[in-house]
Amino acid sequence: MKLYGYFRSSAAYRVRIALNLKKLSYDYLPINLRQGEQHAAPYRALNAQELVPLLCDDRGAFTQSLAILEYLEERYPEPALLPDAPQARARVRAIALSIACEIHPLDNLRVLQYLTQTLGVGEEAKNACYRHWIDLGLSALEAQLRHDPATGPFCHGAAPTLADICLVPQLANARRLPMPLDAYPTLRGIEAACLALPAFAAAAPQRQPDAV
Ligand SMILES: N[C@@H](CCC(=O)N[C@@H](CS)C(=O)NCC(=O)O)C(=O)O
Repeated sequence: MKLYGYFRSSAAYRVRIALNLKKLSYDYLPINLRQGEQHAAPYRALNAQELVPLLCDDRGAFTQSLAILEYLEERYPEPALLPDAPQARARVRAIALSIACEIHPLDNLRVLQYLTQTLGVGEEAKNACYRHWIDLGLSALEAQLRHDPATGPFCHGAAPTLADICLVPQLANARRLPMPLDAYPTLRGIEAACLALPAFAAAAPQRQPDAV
């Protein structure tokens, strides 16, 4: 398997975690987003969306991190990253989507670049916007998880799921901004439980070969 990614990409980070949890080995091919390699012809020929991650294997080339996670789950079911019961699977997917659809797209590089380079928004206003959407999303998630009996050491019970795989990279992204995370004690507790696992720790941005 080949994973095209970038050390700081939270979407690629999700896939790295899943590959590690499932003990699947892969070649990591860095695409430098800061230098615009996602827009250059060689990568564009592989992924017309000009985004990472891209996972290639013997069956094809796959884009969109959540689709990739579901593909890995279906093809390599152990260890499971979704619980068994339909209602539990819906809960896990809803948490993952609340991050992947409601938070992450608003803090993507191209959105931030559009604010500053096209709309002429200043650095301070850009970061205020960035923090606003992360805080809105994480506050809702904190409120949702804090008193829900289905929450365990992880977002759902006692084992990591797709929800944790989305949460940990989003918190890393928020820290890098930086923004305070004091208001999300439940999320930080879950993050600590995840990062204690080698599969999560090895997927961290600073552990990747293209980290600077
Ligand atoms: N929904 C996509 C998002 C992918 C995405 O936004 N990737 C970012 C890095 S986290 C990217 O490649 N950005 C390049 C850019 O903004 O130019 C997924 O989950 O895979």
